[in-house]
Amino acid sequence: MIANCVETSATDFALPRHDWTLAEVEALFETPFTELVFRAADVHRRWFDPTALQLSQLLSVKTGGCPEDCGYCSQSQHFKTATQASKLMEADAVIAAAAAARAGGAQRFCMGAAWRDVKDRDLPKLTAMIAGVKALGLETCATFGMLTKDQAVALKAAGLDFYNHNLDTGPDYYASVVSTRTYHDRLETLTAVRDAGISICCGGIVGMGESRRDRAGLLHQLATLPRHPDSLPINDLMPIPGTPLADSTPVDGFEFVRMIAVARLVCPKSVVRIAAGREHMSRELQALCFLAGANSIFVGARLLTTNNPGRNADDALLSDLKMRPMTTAPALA
Ligand code: SAM
Ligand code: DTB
Ligand code: SF4
Repeated sequence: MIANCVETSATDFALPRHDWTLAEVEALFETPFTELVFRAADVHRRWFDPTALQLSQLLSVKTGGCPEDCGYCSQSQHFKTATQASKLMEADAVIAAAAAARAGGAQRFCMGAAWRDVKDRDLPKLTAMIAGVKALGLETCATFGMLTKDQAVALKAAGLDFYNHNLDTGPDYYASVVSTRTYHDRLETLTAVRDAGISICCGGIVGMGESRRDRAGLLHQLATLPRHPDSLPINDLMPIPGTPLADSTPVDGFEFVRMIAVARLVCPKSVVRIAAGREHMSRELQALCFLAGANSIFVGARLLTTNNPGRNADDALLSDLKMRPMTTAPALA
């Protein structure tokens, strides 16, 4: 040990904890930037190969016309946006898109539907698409809104590995963004998913006018769940003309990196994803996120309804950084 230095072993930070206090999470956000990124990078290496990125691809299997009023979303029927509503896709078309994603190097495929909740009448189609995507050897993820326990069990039986259901922001800010459901509703679906044995994908959005305390509040919620989310997406708001959040002030890039780094520190074994927003991020900012512990991106020219950097740009980014796509599923948190 160096004289006059307090010994801080990396493993102290690397072991998952569920007893984080909000004050501790807020304090992490206040850490000097280089120290925060260093600590997060250290923890990242404890659980993952920091040169490997999981490539995931999204498909909107049912677009628009959603009865919820999430203030950031192009698909809410409450707002006049450019997104055209469409019906639930046939399973065969979804499976064909997944096969193309796999051929393009994606290792995980996420199906999204603009619903408040799943209707039992749609379950046969949903289970068929999940089973077909799983049979391709892809990791499967779905995000269809609220689920009952029985529906979660049916999706698990079809081969669903992950269910995405974001808490989006801290509990104190939630009602400023969504009025048609509560934080408690979100937590109930997460419980149904967990009880069915499906891995949880849960994260949120920055850039909606929230405070740093709200960002810490979101990560505090995630870090104190009975199990940390196996997958933790951080979205940078894609401002959608026509929505209440269209003119939100963007968060500073350093703050986005802090969000990634704190996510890595409080949920050390989770796959932390840079989700929406890479379209407006520099390559250098994305590289800082990878250093700070992000280890997954969405690939393909579209997310659900918005643009994403194309494959050429992402192939060049990985090549220039000498990073490589994960070829097998990362170990679960
Ligand atoms: N309807 C389902 C739900 O809300 O859970 C699934 C689809 S929803 C589009 C999935 C997630 O995408 C949201 O929870 C939100 O975190 C993120 N998202 C949606 N619109 C976004 C936007 N404009 N910018 C950034 N993230 C967004
Ligand atoms: C997540 O947290 N972000 C992804 C995925 N999980 C489902 C969705 C991003 C959507 C961005 C806005 C859009 O394309 O409509
Ligand atoms: Fe509907 Fe999901 Fe969009 Fe909210 S985020 S309006 S629930 S599609």
